[in-house]
Amino acid sequence: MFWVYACTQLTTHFQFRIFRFDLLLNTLKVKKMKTVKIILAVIVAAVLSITSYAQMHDHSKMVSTKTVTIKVLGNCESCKARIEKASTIEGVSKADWNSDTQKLTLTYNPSKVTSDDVQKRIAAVGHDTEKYKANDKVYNKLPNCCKYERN
Ligand SMILES: [Cu+2]
Repeated sequence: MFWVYACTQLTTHFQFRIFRFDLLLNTLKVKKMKTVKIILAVIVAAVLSITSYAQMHDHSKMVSTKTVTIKVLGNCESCKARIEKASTIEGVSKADWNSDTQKLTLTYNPSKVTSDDVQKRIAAVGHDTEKYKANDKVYNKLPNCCKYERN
């Protein structure tokens, strides 16, 4: 279906540009230049179709992000700061931890980073996530207010 849509869009775009080009030539009242006109039209059409094809296929401009909610254990505002700081790595556009729900809402680019990468980082600073447990030594070094109850 995407290809059918893409081809339709390309054809419409292409025809529209040619139509505009013809109008332009007509308004200039160019006569006896049919051959030149045809050659020019072909060149312009070729350039335009290449350009629009390139634009349509430039996926780098389409940033696709994913948002997930991950269980992360913690207590207070310093936990929040620590968790969010650890989560904010390249590819992550938003990290918001809620102390009431013990959940981290994470928005990231799946082609750059995974939920596991982020969870490992969080566990590394002392907070258990639904998939990774923090090392006991790291957990024990947390300030007392941050020593959340472990399962
Ligand atoms: Cu804390």
